Amino acid sequence: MPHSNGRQTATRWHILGAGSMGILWAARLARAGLPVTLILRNQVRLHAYEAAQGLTLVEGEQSRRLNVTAQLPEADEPIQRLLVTCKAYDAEQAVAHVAHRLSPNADVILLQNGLGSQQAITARVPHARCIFASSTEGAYRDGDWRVVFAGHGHTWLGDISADEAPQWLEELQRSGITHEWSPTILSRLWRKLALNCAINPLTVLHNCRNGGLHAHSDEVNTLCVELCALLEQCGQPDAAVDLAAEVNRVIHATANNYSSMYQDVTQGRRTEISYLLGYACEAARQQQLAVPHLQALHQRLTDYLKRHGLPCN
Ligand code: NAD
Ligand code: KPL
Repeated sequence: MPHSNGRQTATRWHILGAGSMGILWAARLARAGLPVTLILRNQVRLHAYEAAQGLTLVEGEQSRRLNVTAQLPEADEPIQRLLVTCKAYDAEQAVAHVAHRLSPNADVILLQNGLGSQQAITARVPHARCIFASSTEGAYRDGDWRVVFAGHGHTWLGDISADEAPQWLEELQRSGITHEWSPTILSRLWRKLALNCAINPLTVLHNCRNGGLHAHSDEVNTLCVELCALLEQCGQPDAAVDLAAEVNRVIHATANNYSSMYQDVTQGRRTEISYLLGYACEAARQQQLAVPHLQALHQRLTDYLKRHGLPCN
């Protein structure tokens, strides 16, 4: 739905997945005067949102309330630009509920960690242009419809089937969303997946902060060897370059932090294991590449999640 913001007619941003990242993006786009609508799961969530009277973005000492419209997936309004900020395991199903509303040539921006969900969605909405994104920003909810912008970072966006950057990147600039168009987005996603596979499961199994992995560097480095072989076999040699060095650098730089998977597990939330380690093991199986340590790690993590009553998919 076109919307005049005084400068030009701007396309509405529909945001599917009003969690940490969805609210973080919605609040910054709305703060820049851009038209934004949240798509909420169901009537109960819509009523709760209406009662809260908007979103709150917390940055340092400041908190700002923003009025952003919300609707259900069943609304009639066509969607020209859809930002998907569900977890990887929810994203395909969520997009399926609004697929009929996507305009021909709509842009669908997929902000999921790991790999697998992006390809599934691309196949499900072949008439749309799917743009994959990878972000190092950090955000968490400290209340319903409230998000704390905890870690400034960078977001890379790219289209694996076309080089041309969309014009609307200028809107991200205007909204203060630090970003870059990446012609090698798949390589970036693989690299992030490899980093996450080498770090996150071990922090869960050893019950430690990232820095605790200094005591398990042989295990980390063995995983990196297999991950490099996998990346090369999967046609992603650039993502393999100096992987072990970067993994060790990240462990050092984030020594005090708990990995996202560790936080999911300790807070009783489902992890994105199938889109990280699960995806890596499945890719190795398809390539007929032996990755015994990755497989053993996957098995240990699966057993651990089961023991703790969490889904292992
Ligand atoms: P989140 O759980 O906070 O938010 C996801 C939201 O999607 C939830 O509000 C959920 O209710 C909603 N949702 C699920 N199914 C839906 C449906 N069918 N219809 C409508 N809404 C639906 O997750 P998040 O932390 O924002 O993470 C989103 C993605 O971004 C993940 O893949 C994550 O790994 C990645 N990521 C997160 C961060 C971060 O700091 N939070 C940073 C980088 C990347
Ligand atoms: O992205 C991460 C996460 O915790 O998910 C890092 C910090 C890189 C650890 O793998």
